[in-house]
Amino acid sequence: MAEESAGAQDDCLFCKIVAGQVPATVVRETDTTLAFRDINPQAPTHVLVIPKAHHKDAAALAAADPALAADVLRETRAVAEDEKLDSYRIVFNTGSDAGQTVFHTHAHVLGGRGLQWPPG
Ligand code: D5M
Repeated sequence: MAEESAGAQDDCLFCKIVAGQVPATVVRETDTTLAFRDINPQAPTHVLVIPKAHHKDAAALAAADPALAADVLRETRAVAEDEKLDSYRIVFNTGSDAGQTVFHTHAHVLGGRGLQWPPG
């Protein structure tokens, strides 16, 4: 199956979290998305929002399924509301040079402390 495919990928960590094969601290779930706490938090709130369907990065998701991309974005807002964040950052690392290490689209929702700009 092609990497861009929306089918579950056997070697994808986040597909395994969606399937319940790898544990995660889930904070929100919809029919199309899952939100769980990052295992290596970089801020008091650090939640990852993913589409349940496999897309390798934000660019692939936006091209293949814009409605699903909107679902992910909507859930980042819901996470921020749940966490009572007035200010927060949404990050989609896209490509290895940008720091992406897990190649299943995910939005980082970061907040709860002052955040610096520009990022490293
Ligand atoms: O971000 C990938 C993020 O995924 C990184 O912040 C760590 C996080 N991660 C890795 N494994 C897990 C598990 N098992 N649970 C929760 N979070 C996890 P990237 O933008 O690709 O660098």
